[in-house]
Parts: sequence; C-alpha cells; structure tokens
Amino acid sequence: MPVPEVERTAEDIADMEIRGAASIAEAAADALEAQARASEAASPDAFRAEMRAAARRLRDTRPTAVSLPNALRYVLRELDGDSVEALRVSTIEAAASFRDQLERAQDDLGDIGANRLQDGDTVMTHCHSTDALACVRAALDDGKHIEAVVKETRPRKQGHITAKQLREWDVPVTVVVDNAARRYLDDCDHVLVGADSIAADGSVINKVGTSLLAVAARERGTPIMVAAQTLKLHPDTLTGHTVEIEMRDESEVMTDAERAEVGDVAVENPAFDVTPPRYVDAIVTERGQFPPESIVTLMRELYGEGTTEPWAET
Ligand code: RI2
Repeated sequence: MPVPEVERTAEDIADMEIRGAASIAEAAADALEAQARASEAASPDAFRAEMRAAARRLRDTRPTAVSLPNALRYVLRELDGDSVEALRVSTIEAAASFRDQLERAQDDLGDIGANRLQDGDTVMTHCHSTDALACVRAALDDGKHIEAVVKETRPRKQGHITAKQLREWDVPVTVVVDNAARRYLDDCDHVLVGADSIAADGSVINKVGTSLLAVAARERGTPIMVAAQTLKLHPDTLTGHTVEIEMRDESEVMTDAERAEVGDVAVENPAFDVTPPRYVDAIVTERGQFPPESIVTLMRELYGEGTTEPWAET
C-alpha cells in the first residue's frame, strides 16, 4: 500500500489540483521520495516492491503527459543499494537531482526561447504552460517589452492562470475567448504554447485547441513556437506507440443543469489534441531549438530506442 502522501498526490494529479506537465513530474518525484522516507519495508525486495506500487499508483492518474512516466523512470532507475537504508538514501538523492534538473532545464529553455522574442513583441498563448512562460520571463529579464493575447482556453479556462502570472510580471494582457483567436493573430508576432508530449515525428500533443490555433496561425503567417523541455519527449513513440489522449469528465463541458435544459445529447471532452509538425516552426528545449522534424535525433540520443516500465509488477 502506498503511503498517504502518494495517495494524496495521485488524487491531486487526477483532479488537476496539481496540473501542468512539469509540475506533475515534480510532484510525482516528491511523492516517491515521501514513499521512501516513510517506508517500513523489512527487506530491500519489499522496499523495491513498495516503490513500484507507488509509481504505478501515480502513473495511472493521467495518461497523456509523458513527463509523469519519465519522472518515475528517472527516480526508479537511480535506486541503488543492498539495504533498505541505502535504497532509501538513493531515492531521496534521485528525487533531489530530478528537481534540480527540472529547474535548470526550464531556466535554460527560457533563455533560448527568449532569443526568439524581440523587444515590443506580442505573443498569443493557449492554456497555461510554465515552459512557455519561462521564455517570456527570460525576455523580460533581458529588458524586452512583451505583451500578450491570452486565450481563455475552454473548458477549464486555464488561460486565466497565464493571465494572472503575466500580470504579476507587469505584462500587458488581453484575454480573448478561444473563438476570437484568428481575429487577433494579425496583432501577434508569435504563438507560444507548451506541450504535454512530443512524438518522434515532431507532432506536438498539447491542450485541446492547440491544433486549431496552429492551423489558423499558419494561415495568418504567425510563427508557432512550442516550449517543451526534453522531459516532454515521448520515448515510446520511437517504437511506433501512439500517445493516449485523456478524455475528461463531461461536466467540464456542460453542467447537469445545462444538459437537462438542452436535452439528450452526447458530450465529449478530450483534454488534448495533436498538432502535426508542419504547423510548428520551432520546438524550444533546454538543449536548443529544433525544427519539429529533427526532434527524433535528440529523442534517440536521450532515450535510446525505447523504454522499460520499471514500475511493472514482477
Ligand atoms: P508545463 C498542461 O496540461 C497544458 O497542456 C500545458 O501546455 C502543458 O500541461 C505543459 O505545461 P494540463 O495538465 O509543463 O493543464 O509547460 O492538462 O507547465
């Protein structure tokens, strides 16, 4: 049985109290650390089994953001030692080094992304991405004036989180409904979004609506920049697997009262969509910026030809 902190983190990820691919990854690593600290396992085998069970519980919360299994793999891979104590220490160290890497990657990515933003530029955002905002933050730190058109991002209106953050940084913000995006693209110099997963062919899996925005941006000639640290590269896609798109509760789209009023309708609520590489100008990572079609080279270098499932029951 995972310790209560793992259970709590798993519930918070599933309920989107903790959300955003990078934050989910960090919370998962923290939860594995909590499991290690609280473990009363009687043997190294029992400790390892507990860690695998905790990782499975966390893995099963949301299916699309690959940062979650990538974080779990990172920590489990570092488990080392012949005693429970040694295993505990190695887990705690692995979680700490994961957190360091995450923070460094986002800072480095921000510096690279900021080079694409000129003084006086306006960006259009979709949903809320800490990787995307790191680029704006770094541009502001370079002394550039940046403005933003922030898409509301139905159904959960996560654009509001972006708007709030940008206002805290004194960035002038205009919030628009999603359907107004094309009207405002002419006023924007970049579309700037994050990613939950990037596939080997350079497809970008991000909050639903990204693909529609990208097609419209291409038609208007506005460049589309995806900010995604390498933790978002989906290694399973190297071997032909596809990325599962999370379907969320229908009530996020229509309340029960609205449905009662409208009548008997089917409601679908996919949380993400896939933007083909031809609509993306650059994927900005902490290792540099890449045309989407060449991201596979970096993916091979970092993840080899595929991955294991170190959380599997043995
Ligand atoms: P960072 C979010 O998904 C959004 O789709 C966002 O673009 C992506 O995660 C990446 O976020 P959700 O968890 O890692 O809100 O850049 O469904 O913060």
